[in-house]
Amino acid sequence: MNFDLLITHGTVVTADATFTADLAIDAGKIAAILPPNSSSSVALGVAARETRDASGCYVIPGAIDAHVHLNMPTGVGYTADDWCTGTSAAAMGGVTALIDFVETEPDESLLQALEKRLGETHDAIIDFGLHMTIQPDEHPVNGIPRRVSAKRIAEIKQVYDAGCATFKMYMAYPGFQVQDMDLFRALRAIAEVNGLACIHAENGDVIEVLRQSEICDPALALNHARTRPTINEHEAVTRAVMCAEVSGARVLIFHIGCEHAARVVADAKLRGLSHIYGETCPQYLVLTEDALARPDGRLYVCAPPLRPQADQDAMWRMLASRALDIVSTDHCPFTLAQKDKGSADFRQAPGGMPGIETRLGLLHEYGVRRGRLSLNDWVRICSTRPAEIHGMNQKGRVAVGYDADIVIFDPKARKNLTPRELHSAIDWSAYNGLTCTGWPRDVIARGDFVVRDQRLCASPARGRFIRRSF
Ligand code: DUC
Ligand code: ZN
Repeated sequence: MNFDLLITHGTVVTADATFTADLAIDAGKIAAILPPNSSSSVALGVAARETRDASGCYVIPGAIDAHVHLNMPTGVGYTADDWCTGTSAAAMGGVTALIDFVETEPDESLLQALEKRLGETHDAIIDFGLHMTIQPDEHPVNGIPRRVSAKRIAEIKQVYDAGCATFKMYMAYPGFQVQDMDLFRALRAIAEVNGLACIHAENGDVIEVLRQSEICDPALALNHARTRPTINEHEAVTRAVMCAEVSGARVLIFHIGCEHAARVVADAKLRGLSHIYGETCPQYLVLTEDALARPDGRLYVCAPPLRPQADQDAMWRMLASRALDIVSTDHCPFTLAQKDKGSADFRQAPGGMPGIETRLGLLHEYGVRRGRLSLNDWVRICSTRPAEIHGMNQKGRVAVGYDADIVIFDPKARKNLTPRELHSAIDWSAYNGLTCTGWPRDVIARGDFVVRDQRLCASPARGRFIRRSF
């Protein structure tokens, strides 16, 4: 038995089990899971071009970040990471696949928008999928489209067949917000192809009024949270779940940050609605709204906003109990200069937090090491469930026949989360001052080392578009 690579003496951690084994990798796939030390047994005749010792390390399926915004046009220019810097930073943090977005102009078809977006992805160094955004394209009011056309909804099947099996809809943000009628029509079409809808659930109409109201002193970034109260998120998640239940569509509620909203998903599951899923993000697990009250509070503007400590505590409990399914980053990086547009008025600060490199380490530090998650929970939340929920059928598991996307994670390696030690193309870190004990040492993507001894070694442009289906 001759393999490309053997990973020996590691502790394999999957979503369900922890055991010692050697892994054999061949032609980009996991070829065999061997009893420990079988690679050194001459009698078994196991040989490989390279043997990598993983003693003292966890061998886990590569992390999957199912929610990032690379090279996204915004009011302050593009998000700071392009496909090269973003996927490089992701790989350094143990991510072997991610999912970004296609956004659409009113006058182009969804398939044209997909083609255009694919044309921007050549520099990706890890595999990636794309969510299709369903946004209004007709009946403009003050130049902003308000309705989603029937033509657009009719395209959902073609988009699914093109490997773009997940559809993002916003219930907030002028220009992106879809009205309930359109949300529901789109969900029915998504249900018909058995796709997945990913929903940004906040009540946009109420937010827009509050943002223009007397309670909103623009000099105080904490008002970002006050104008997006938890009950607003709770109401929108309730409405989204009702639409999911009535339409039968599979729905993932994106970036849940508060207990009441998470409970809506938990209750749906208790009622047997197994097609409703919940995502949270590291910023809701590690930071609180206190960050918005700091002099540099504008840096922490994201939506939904950061919440009080009690909500943060609830997010951890909801993950451990499986009420919430996955953690993605919503990586939406802006430089200090871009964020500074909000110095005098937080409403001008571009919304979004960086985090593409730090999720696996933060969940190990604040989840596993603090006793909130087991090692198996950690793998389930960061790798296995994201792959299942988003239709990456070859990824997310250490199992024979799956893509050889593997992280060799050193639980003793220390990492300071300073901008200097991270690789996103921004000049600040949302987690500055924090240290993780435990960090990816080696990252292997479809059998190739993309990170070796914490150094990037990927060939450029090796990432492929993942055609996803359910
Ligand atoms: N929220 C953000 O803060 N940024 C990007 C998109 C989103 O939903
Ligand atoms: Zn997002």
